[in-house]
Amino acid sequence: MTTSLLLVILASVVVAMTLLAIMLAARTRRSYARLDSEGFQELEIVIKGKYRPDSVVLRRGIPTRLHFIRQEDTPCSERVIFSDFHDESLLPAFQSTSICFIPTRCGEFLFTCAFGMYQGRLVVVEPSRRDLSKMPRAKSQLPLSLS
Ligand SMILES: [Cu+2]
Repeated sequence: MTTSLLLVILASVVVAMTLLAIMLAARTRRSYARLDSEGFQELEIVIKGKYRPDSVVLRRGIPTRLHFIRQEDTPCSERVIFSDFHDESLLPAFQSTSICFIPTRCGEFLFTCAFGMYQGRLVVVEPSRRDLSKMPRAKSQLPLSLS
């Protein structure tokens, strides 16, 4: 084996490891909504200078409750806007506001404050078989009126 071949292999390994590290880092910044015994997926999003977390993974077709906990009274964050759904909600300062809906299609959907300075993403994915096994009542709960 020549030295240059060895170098190429080494460089490829370094590049592959770096890419893997970047992918893992990107993944860990996403927060998965937790599946609860009522058949909902739920997550708290704290608003204080930004949305935390700002990337939320939801499973398609499972009723969702997002709890926006607004820990500030900056006027800008009193509305959260889901432009893809033509929907918005008022979020009173220093309170938790729950927003309920069913994500019906996969994809990435932005949510922002009134002027778009705070940005978050809903990442809707197909539920895994394991997700569905934890959600025996999810399907029967679908007729609930969720806007
Ligand atoms: Cu803003």
